[in-house]
Order: sequence, then structure tokens, then C-alpha cells
Amino acid sequence: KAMKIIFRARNVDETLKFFSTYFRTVLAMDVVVDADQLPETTKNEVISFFESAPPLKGVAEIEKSLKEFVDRNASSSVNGRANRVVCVTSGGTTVPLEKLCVRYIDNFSSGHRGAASTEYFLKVGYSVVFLYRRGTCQPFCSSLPDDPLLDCFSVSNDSNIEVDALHAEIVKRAITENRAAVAEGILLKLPFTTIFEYLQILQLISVSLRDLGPSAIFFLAAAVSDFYVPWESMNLHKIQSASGPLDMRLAQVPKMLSVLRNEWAPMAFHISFKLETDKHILLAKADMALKKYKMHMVIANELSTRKEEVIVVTEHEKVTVRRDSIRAGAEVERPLVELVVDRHSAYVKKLDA
Ligand code: 9Z3
Repeated sequence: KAMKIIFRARNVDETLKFFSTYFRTVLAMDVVVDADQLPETTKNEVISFFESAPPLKGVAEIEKSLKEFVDRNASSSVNGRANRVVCVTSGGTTVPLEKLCVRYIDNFSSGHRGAASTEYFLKVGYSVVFLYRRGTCQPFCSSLPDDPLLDCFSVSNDSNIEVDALHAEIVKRAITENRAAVAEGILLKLPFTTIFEYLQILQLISVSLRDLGPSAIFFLAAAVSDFYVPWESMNLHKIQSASGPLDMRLAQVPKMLSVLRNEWAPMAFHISFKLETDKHILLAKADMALKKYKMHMVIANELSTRKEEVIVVTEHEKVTVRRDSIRAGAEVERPLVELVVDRHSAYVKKLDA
């Protein structure tokens, strides 16, 4: 039976946990945003995050590559592709604990979701800015073994390097499709490691894509840290264990989703992900994110079943998207991207009308 309970709470997370222990599933929760109720994303917090962040290396090259990418993809006539562009974020951000970093806090994400989705977006005619964590999964490489260099190649008698017959097809596909997409200018890959780099580059991307208006999608599959050590209060050198137990206060990362949605790229189609391990609170948390950050879509997934199914939450619907379990090698990202493309097309059409 469905029951609607209306309440006002200071701590939404605690209240949700309380209800979910009594009722099996909390499907949705209406949140009234009070200035003093939720963590604010004040402009000052954002400004101070960026001002105190270490300078981003290679800004000029990133800006140049973004400009070239946008110039190339802004016109609808490029290789007959519509001028649809998606920024896919992928992998987890790190939070360094020392400036000369030996230790860091990490966020879980293999990068599979982002890499696979990138392939499907390219296939249906979108151009992709792939903002990914260094060392995580790459588009077109999902079938390669963990260590492709050592597992796919052999040195022949005449000292030439050869691809083993067993892996020849997948290696050929990874190289040709990846190089073709990059050379055509429809795939731009930008790497990050830390939360500072991730947000700095995301800002550069969103400002560059702003002129594309509703044609741009933000598909934010990266697992982003909620807490960080501000650069100015961070130890320069490795923290010493001789000083006893470590007592460290982490600051909250400003809620950049609001800033991205409202200021950096207000016309774009925004999709964020909600990851939980407790399925009883997943949908309610996704609903909250949808309303709080005014997302067009929140994709809810549970850690253990994330490769099998996701639930797409929008203002009007909740759609469960499943992997086709009959077809070998089928991925949930294929039907997911199809649904995203369908809803994005409707969004563009509505705004054009
Ligand atoms: C996701 O939920 C992604 O689907 C996964 C994909 C990280 C689970 P893999 O990379 O896994 O294929 O191994 N991403 C967003 C996770 C996240 O940090 N979301 C925040 C939250 O849940 C909002 S930005 O609070």
C-alpha cells in the first residue's frame, strides 16, 4: 500500500534512514528546500573552492582542444551528424591528503559505465567529450584483457611484435575505432585524477558547450567525492605516523550540480547518477536529487546490480532499464543510451517549438 507522509526535517538523510527501517521501500520523497535545511551551494563556497584549488596543469591546451571540438561539432553538417554533443564523466575522483601526495581517499568506479555509454552515444551520432579518471576503462577497450600489452602481443623470432591470433580482432577494433573517432574530431578525451582537476575541467567543458544550448547533454556517471581537504590547509609533506592517530577534518565539496545546472550550462540536458548500496532508500534519494538540483533525469543504481539494471527517474516517470540477459555480451548501457537519446530529442524539440 502506498502512504504519503509529509514532514519537514533538518536532516533529510537521517529521516529517510528512519523511515526506511520501518517501511520496506521509500519510493519518493517530496523535499521542500529551505535555505537553512540543506547544505547550501553558495557562490562564495564555489569561489573559494576554485580559488584555493591548485592551478590546473595544461589549461591552455584543454581550452584549445575544447574550442576545436566545439567549432567542429557546432555545425550540423559535420559528416551528416546532428550537432548533438554529450559530456560523459567517468571514474572516481581522488581527494589528496598531502600536497606532495602519497595518500589519498578514492571513490569507487571502474569507469565501465562511462566508457560503454560513450561508445553507444558515438554510434547513434553524438559527439562525446569523455572526462575520465586516468587508468580507468576506455571506450572500445571493454573486451581487451586486463593487461593488453602483455596478454595480446608476442615477440616473433625476427624480433617483430605480433598480435596473438586469439586477440587480433578485438585489438584491431579497439585501435581503429578509437583512432577514427579521435581523428574525426567526434571524441575528445580529457583525463583527471583529483576532485580539483575534475571540477576545474568540468567547468571548462560546460562553459565551452554553453553555446550549443539544449543540444548538449551532461551525463555525469563519475563518482565524485563529497568531502575534501582544502588545498591551503593540506600538509605539504607525507603525514607522519609517529604523531599518533590521524585526526583530520574534511570540508564538504560545494554542490557543483546546482552550479552546473543553473550557471555553467543552463540550457543543456542534465543527467546525474545516484549510487546506493541500500536499495530501500535508492529511489527516494534519486527523487530528491532530481528536485534539489533540477536535473532532467537521475539514473538510480545499486552497487551490486548496476550492470544488470538501472532505474531512470524523471519528473513524470520511473523506467527500469535492464540488460538483455539472453544476448551474450549485452550491456545495460545500450538501452539506457537509447532512452536518454529519446528523451533528449523530445527536450530539444520542445524548446525549438
Ligand atoms: C554511478 O552511479 C555509476 O553508475 C557507477 C558506475 C559509478 C556506479 P562503474 O564505473 O560504475 O561502471 O564501475 N555514478 C555516480 C556515483 C556518484 O557518486 N553519485 C553521487 C551520489 O550518488 C552524485 S554525483 O551521491
